[in-house]
Amino acid sequence: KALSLRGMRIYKGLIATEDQKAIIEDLREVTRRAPLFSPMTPYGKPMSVRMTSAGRFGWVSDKAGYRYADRHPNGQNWPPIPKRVLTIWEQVAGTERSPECCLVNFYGEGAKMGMHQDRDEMDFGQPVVSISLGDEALFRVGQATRGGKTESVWLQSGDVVVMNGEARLLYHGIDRIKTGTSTLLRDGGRLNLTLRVVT
Ligand code: MD3
Ligand code: FE
Repeated sequence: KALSLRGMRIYKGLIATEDQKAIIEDLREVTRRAPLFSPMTPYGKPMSVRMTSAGRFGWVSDKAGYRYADRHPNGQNWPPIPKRVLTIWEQVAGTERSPECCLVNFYGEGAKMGMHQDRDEMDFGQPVVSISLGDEALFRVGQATRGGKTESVWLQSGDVVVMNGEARLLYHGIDRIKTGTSTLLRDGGRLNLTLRVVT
């Protein structure tokens, strides 16, 4: 059922094509209310990935640093997490808690995400669930400390990854996107949804 890589569970093709299309439609409503933006790193350089969020909290980054915030930079509350997305969490997360943040990452041609840990949340005992949609991405996972050996895997549209236990604090990143490998998004690119318990 699930492939295991360094304690992460990878569910290849968990989401059927019709459901992927429906989720893309749900996300159009999310991005209408909470438009994608290019977060500024604390160094003053914009990230190549464009982002927005749904749920009680969203992830923002600006010259004050990065953090979870209860509003979009436009001052509005974040829209609710789509029901279809919550259903996927319930299928794979293995926790009683509900996700408080659905971070939406958009990768256009050339976008990437450097190696980092996800440690802005209060309880690392809670999992992170990732949903890949659109173009294929080369995902790299390392160790719990910076540097050291890494392994890479291609994530495809409809794949779901669960980071739990030991895997929760591993360094990880996206090296590159293979453009034109999916027709899910009209204008190409990749969307990744990460669901998290924040508090
Ligand atoms: C492994 N996003 O938003 S998702 C992020 O594809 C992020 O957009 C990437 O890393 C993306 O923080 C990777 C897969 C993922 C997410 C969280 C993890 C892998 C993880 C947390 C711990 C270990
Ligand atoms: Fe991450």
